[in-house]
Amino acid sequence: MSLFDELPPTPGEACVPMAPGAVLLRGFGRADDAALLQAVVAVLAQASLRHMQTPGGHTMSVAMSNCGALGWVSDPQGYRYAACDPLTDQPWPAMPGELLALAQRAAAQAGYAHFEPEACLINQYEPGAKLSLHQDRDEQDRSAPIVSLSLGLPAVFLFGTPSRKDRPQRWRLAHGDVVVWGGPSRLAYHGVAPLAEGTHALLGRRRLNLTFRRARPQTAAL
Ligand code: MD3
Ligand code: FE
Repeated sequence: MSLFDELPPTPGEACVPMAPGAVLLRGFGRADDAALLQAVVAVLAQASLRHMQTPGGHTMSVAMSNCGALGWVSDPQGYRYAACDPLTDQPWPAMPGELLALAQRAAAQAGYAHFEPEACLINQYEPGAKLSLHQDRDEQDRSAPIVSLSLGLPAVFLFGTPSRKDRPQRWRLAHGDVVVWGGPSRLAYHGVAPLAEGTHALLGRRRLNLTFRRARPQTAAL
């Protein structure tokens, strides 16, 4: 692990534009890391991490779970959002207030007021785990952003464009980094390179990534 992981984000560089509609908030979640992790651990006690099957019959190297009214699931039938955990047939655990508040604060900072995520997908990477280049197309509401929080070991995030042909940029995402993806970046191809070996002081030998999503259209507040 790099010594720089222990240092605060460089002042003035905390809000980094990545592409039109995509903003990196470096270290945005770091001050609350222990409380955020505690909330995630409580969710995972109710809805275990599991390696889902892809519709193509592969087992994902990333282990996943969810909290919120809806959760993302993959199995041989396809990808979808579901209200219940298929492992328990129980509703997914509620989204902890600390997690919701962080996602809403980040969205507001990036210019998305009134973000009401209904799903939080929790991805766990152990060294070697990766996520192949893909688009997130399972959400009906493409006007809402996706907010992501990275915790633990750093990862190389691959960030392309809405065209699969364009070669992706490589961004290092570290503990506490939050990214808000909206507008023209919402349908960009993206993925995660195989996680490098390492041990993080708070999370140990893994990276957690939380993505806060609006699956169904948000009804206007009035
Ligand atoms: C850019 N997760 O769960 S988070 C995923 O680090 C996923 O676990 C990655 O891709 C991870 O689907 C990346 C960042 C992210 C999430 C959604 C996006 C970037 C995105 C949607 C559109 C464009
Ligand atoms: Fe994705």
